[in-house]
Amino acid sequence: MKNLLVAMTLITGVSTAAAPQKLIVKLKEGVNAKSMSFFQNKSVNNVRDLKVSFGSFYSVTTDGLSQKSLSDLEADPRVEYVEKSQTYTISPLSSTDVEETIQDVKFEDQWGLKNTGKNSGFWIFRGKEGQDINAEGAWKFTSGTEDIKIAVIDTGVDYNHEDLKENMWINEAEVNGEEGVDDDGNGYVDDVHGYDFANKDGDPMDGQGHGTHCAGVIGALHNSSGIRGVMSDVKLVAIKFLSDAGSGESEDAIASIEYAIKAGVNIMSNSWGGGNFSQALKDSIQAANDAGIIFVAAAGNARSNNDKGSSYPANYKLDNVISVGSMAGSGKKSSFSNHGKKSVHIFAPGSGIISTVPKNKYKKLSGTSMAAPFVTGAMGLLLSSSPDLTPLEARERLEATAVRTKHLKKYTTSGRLDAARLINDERD
Ligand SMILES: [Ca+2]
Ligand SMILES: [Ca+2]
Ligand SMILES: [Ca+2]
Repeated sequence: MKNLLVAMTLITGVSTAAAPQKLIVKLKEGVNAKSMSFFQNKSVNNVRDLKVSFGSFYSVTTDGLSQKSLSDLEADPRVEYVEKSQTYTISPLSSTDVEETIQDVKFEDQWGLKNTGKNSGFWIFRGKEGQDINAEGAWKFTSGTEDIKIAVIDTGVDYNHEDLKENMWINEAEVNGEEGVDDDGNGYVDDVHGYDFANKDGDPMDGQGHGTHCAGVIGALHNSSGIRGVMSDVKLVAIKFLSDAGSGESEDAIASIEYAIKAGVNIMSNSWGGGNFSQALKDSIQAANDAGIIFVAAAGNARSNNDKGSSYPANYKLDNVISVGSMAGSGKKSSFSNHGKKSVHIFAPGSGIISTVPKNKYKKLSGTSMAAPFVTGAMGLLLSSSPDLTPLEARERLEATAVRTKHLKKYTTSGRLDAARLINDERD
C-alpha cells in the first residue's frame, strides 16, 4: 500500500515535502468537505469550493502540512484525487517578433484570410498566393450568425474595441440590472460581457492584449475599418483567467470552463497551455464535451513533437479537443510551432497575424495562439450552417476537408484549414 501511495504521489505531482503548495482536491459525489478533518487542519488554508456542475472540486493552499496528512487525504475513500495546482500561460514569442502598433489597417494585410503573396503581413519569408483559410470562399455561404456563442478563455477582451464591440456577448439581465447584484442569479456579480477569474470580478477587460488579439481573429466586425474576423456575426464571451502578466492557475481554468458551459457557448477558444497532465482540467474539458461544446486549443510554440511530448490542454485525448498548429504565409509550418502526425489535428495561419489589441489598436503577433482562433472562427462558420453537429463530428469534418499539402503532411493528422471546404463538406 505504501508503494502505491508513493506511485500516486508521483503521478499527481503532489510534493512529498512539507513545502507550501496549492492543491486541487476532487471529492466523490455527495461528500461534505466540512465532515473531513483534512479541511480543518491548521496547515490547510484558503479552502475554496470551486462550485462547478461537473463535480466537487476544492482548491486549498497548504503550508507545513505533514506527509502523513497528505497520504491520508490521498487514501481517503471520500477523495477521488488530489493534484498539484498548475500554472498556465499564454505562449508569447520573443518580443522581437512583436511588431509595433499598425496604422491604417486593412483587409489586404490579412494574409490568413486571403493570401495574395503580396500582403504586408510577411516577414523573413514571402507569402504564397492561396496559402490561406479561403475565407472569401466560405463567406459566399455564411459569415456567421449571432446565434453562435464563443468563449475566448484568455487574458480578457477589450469589449469596447470599435472593431469588436457589436460582436460582444451581452448578459441582458446584468446590463439592465443593479451594480453589485447578481441580477441573473448565475453566481457571478455584474458579468455583463463575461467574467474575470484572475481578479474575481465581473469585468474581464484585457490588460495584456493577447485575448483581444485572439477575439479579433475570430470575430472582428466586417465594417469599413480595421480588420475582418473569420466570422462577421458571432457573440464573443470574454472569460479572463490569465492575469495581465499572462498567467493563471488550475482553479481559475476550471472555473472558466464551468462559466462557459453555464453561458451555453458553442465553442471555447484556448490559446494557452503549460503544466503537466491534470485530471481536473481533463475532467472539465470532458464536461464541456458532454455539453456539446468544441474545445479548440493551441498546440504550443516549443517547436516540439506533441506525439512524444505533453502539451496541455491541446494533448488531452477527448472528442471535443482540437489541437491547432501554426502555418506561415509560405504554407510551411511556422518554425516555432509544435506539431504531431497523430496529435495535431490541423494547421492554420499563425505567423505575422494582424488583429485587434486594446484601446482601438492593432498589432501583428505570431504563435499557435493566433492559429487556434482561426480554427475557432471556422468552426463557428460550420456550426452557423450545420448547427446539429456534435464536437466529434465537427472535428472529423475539419480533418477530412483540410487541404493536404506536402509542406504539412509530416506535421498533422490532416493539413491546412480551408473554411469553404469545411462548410461544404468537400473531401478529396
Ligand atoms: Ca450574474
Ligand atoms: Ca449586476
Ligand atoms: Ca473591421
